[in-house]
Amino acid sequence: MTTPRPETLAKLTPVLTKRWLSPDAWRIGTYEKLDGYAALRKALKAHPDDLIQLVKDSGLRGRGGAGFPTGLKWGFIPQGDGKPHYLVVNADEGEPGTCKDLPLMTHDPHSLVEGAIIASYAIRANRAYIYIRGEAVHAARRLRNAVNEAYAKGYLGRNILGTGFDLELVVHSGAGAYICGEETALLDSLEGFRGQPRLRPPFPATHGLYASPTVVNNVGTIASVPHIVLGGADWWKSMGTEKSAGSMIYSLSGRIANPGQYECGLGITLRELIELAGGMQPGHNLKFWTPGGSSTPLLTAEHLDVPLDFEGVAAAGSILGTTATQIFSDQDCPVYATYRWLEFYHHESCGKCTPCREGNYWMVRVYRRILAGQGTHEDLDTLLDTCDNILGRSFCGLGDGATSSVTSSLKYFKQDYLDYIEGRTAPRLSDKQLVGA
Ligand code: L3W
Ligand code: SF4
Repeated sequence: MTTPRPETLAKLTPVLTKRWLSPDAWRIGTYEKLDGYAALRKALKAHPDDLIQLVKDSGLRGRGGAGFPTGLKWGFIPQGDGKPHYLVVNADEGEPGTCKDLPLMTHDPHSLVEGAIIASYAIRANRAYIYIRGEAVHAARRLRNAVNEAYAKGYLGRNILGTGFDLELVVHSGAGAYICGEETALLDSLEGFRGQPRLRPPFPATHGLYASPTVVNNVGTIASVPHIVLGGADWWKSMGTEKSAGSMIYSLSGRIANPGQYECGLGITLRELIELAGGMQPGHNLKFWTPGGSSTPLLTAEHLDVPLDFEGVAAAGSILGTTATQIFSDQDCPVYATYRWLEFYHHESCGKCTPCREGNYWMVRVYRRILAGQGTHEDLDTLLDTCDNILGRSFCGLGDGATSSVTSSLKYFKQDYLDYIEGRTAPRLSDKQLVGA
């Protein structure tokens, strides 16, 4: 393990993670002592439109994968329309490699509750939901406890802090389907239907939960809001880059000395993140990595100095996504890793559209053939052709995301595929594993 240099350590920006080392910051008393609910008191004195403007000025962009400007989204909610408005927090963190929202909800659940109250006030919503992944039992327990504590202290319920603003906040556990992280599938699931994506447009901003105007934001987005209210837009923009403002939690996993969450301004590089994480594990050299979960195209050791912000990663041919950097070494096989991700997409495909439902099924079978030493050169063309028929032709982002590691691993590591096909690499799967895809 190597020790990070002071100049690299100075790149850490503990904002969303600042309370994580306080052992009981999840209790309301401790949270309040650590600035908790000060932002809410300040926000409730402001006009809702001024809060929307503040978030616009801060440059905050969605932390769930797409980076859509948060203030713009809030501003889409029609006012004076006579309909109920809803805030829905997407806490269905399920993107492989992503582990930023669950620790936040476990260590600092009140920051999410406080952010949800401020956001609801800004968009004039009197009902809000946090849709949390079903398997995240411990985080959900912490969150429910935080919501109960907030009700007891008058931060939720009727006439919050005597301002006349009412808000009911419900924590809803999903049933463990990755597709319910897609915002419209999440809304269907919340309404009690099977979670499958809806056609967009119309977007949830006008036709969301129960066909009413709805803001759907990721946990990290909403938890950033109290910090912006207290610190101001200029302070938030002092972190990150011009177009990708603010602080972000990067989750690091794989062949590094200290996997975990590292919070930095957007635009940090993987080289710096690896240094913060104590370097690569002994005997391992970086070979490939995901910048933002398995739905984002793989990058390689050539990309160590790419700024990890929305623009920098796009210029390198990938997507910032959820900033989940999964780090693989020269002892890992990109063909096998891609196969394992494809198994995931195949399993999680909701089945609504043909390209994703059938395409992932077929690609899993082709990978099994290659990994069992029975692949052909034509299989590589079949994979690219299948991706071509999925990408841009799927009903939602799950299908597109499934193609990312296939096309990028074939772009950078075609030789690894050829080594299986031409017999230089020993088969990784047995004949028995060929069937049953
Ligand atoms: C109103 C318009 N609203 C866009 C809103 C839209 C949504 C947001 C972003 O996928 C990606 C996906 C995954 N009027 C609007 C509008 N909006 N135009 O803006 O929309 P969009 O379509 O750009 O993306 P998305 O559908 O939200 C998110 C990728 O993230 N991803 C996956 C992450 C997985 C998780 C998880 O496990 N929970 O987050 C990683 O890269 O592939 O491409 O709110 O309504 N004209
Ligand atoms: Fe369902 Fe996949 Fe189609 Fe999305 S792309 S609607 S997950 S089948």
